[in-house]
Amino acid sequence: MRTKTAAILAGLLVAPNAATAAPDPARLFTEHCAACHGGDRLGAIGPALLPQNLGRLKPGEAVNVILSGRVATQMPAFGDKLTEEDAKALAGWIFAPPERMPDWGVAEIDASRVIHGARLPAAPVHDSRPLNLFCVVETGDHHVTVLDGDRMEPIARFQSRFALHGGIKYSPDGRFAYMASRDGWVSVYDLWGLEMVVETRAGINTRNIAVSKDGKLIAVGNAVPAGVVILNARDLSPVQIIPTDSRVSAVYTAPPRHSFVVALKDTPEVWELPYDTLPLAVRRVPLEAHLDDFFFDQGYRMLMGASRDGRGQVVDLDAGRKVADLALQGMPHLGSGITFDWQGRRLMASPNLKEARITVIDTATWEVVRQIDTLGPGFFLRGHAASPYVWADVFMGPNKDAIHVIDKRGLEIVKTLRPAPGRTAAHVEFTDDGRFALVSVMENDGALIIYDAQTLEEVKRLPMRRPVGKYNVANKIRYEEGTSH
Ligand code: DHE
Repeated sequence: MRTKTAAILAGLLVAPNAATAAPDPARLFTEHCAACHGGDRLGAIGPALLPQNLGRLKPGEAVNVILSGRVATQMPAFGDKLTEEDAKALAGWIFAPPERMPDWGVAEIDASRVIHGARLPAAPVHDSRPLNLFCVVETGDHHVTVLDGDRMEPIARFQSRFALHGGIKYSPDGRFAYMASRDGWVSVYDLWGLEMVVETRAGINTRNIAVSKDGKLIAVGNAVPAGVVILNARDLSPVQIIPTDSRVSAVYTAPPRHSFVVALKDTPEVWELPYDTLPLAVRRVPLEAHLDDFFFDQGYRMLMGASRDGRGQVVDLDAGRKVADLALQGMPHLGSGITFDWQGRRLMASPNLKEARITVIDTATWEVVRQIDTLGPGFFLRGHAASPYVWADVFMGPNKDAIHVIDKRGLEIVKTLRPAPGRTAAHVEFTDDGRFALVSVMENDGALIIYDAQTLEEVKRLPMRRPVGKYNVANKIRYEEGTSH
């Protein structure tokens, strides 16, 4: 019988068998990934590789990306350096939480700030009408196109942070565009000088941003670290961190209330943060059920929300309590809801992420006025006060290439467009006057298609790299009823 020491020596003398030795993902990460994704996995020129930031990527896809690279990004293929086993071990490792989540407080936010030295001219350097500009987010290659909405010509295109998400917001005068990435980067772009002004990383995993009515503050809703970060909108310096005991789902501005309103993922509460006085105080509104995402009436007093399990409720923010239940099924996407007038009544309409229908509700009685059957579950709805139609995508289902045009008067689909047959059609936005509607063909070699919003005929097609959302400056700053706010 061999002694223990002899066995250890034998083990040392046997050459390690590369085919059977288990890969060491931490070592592989440091060797191959850390330079771009950060030694702490917080991201650098590549995105953060923490479980919360990988939410939409499946482990199998991660293995493919590691071995084959990612088209139209700087992610190279590692198939010649790593085995499939290595890639699987790495994928498993990045989907597991780190031993200790890195801190992200005032010091880290401040230290991450990048001031770009923009010229900030006294007048626009272009002759486009500033209020009819659009910012179009192209996630295919992480760029933003600035589009002249009168000529329908791009006037600038710039690299954005990795994976922008949520609506781009604007300063009240429409000059500055504020954008947020899923990795927590907030960027300020000058639409007069066509230059990036300042950027800061306000969180590790960010949901979205909101701008105060006076344009002085930006609220950043974070899932990691859970909380709301208030930034100075001019230079993005941190003003206040408001920790939440739940991941933030979204933060919205409520201009007439002079407050930010926060939806929470894990706590059945809504938080209101009045912003006229610093530091911001927190008003907690307890609820019976979670409100994961919501939508306001045009007066910003009533909040119509749904939890992930589809329970809908109406909350009166003045009274600080639920005042009605909403008869909703599936998973209504209330964050993409819109309102419009119908027969002297104010209606709201919401797409549904799980069911092939759009629900139309009377905001006086909270009764369902109509269920409009669609060709599939949809993500976004858009209207404009000057247009008789509401446009709805249905890309969450098999008919991903269809866009319904719904007549607001009859509450029925009057036309179904297929902008690019077989290819994903998503997200519509109108010009400031409501005359044209812009639709995304949300594919890597996609396009932005401009329709005459009255005749529903195609007017122009601009090639783009997976265009997703597009945001008209005037519609956003005027809180147009058919546009997300
Ligand atoms: Fe979004 C807005 C949440 C997945 C594209 N999305 C929003 C907003 C929220 C939200 C809370 C409102 C932010 C704002 O504008 O201030 N989105 C979620 C989710 O919880 C969900 C379902 C899962 C997740 O991954 O977070 C989700 N969203 C997606 C996508 O997969 C989309 C289609 C592609 C992408 O880029 O990630 C997507 N979300 C968008 C867009 C908006 C948006 C384009 C802005 C819509 C607008 O018109 O304002």
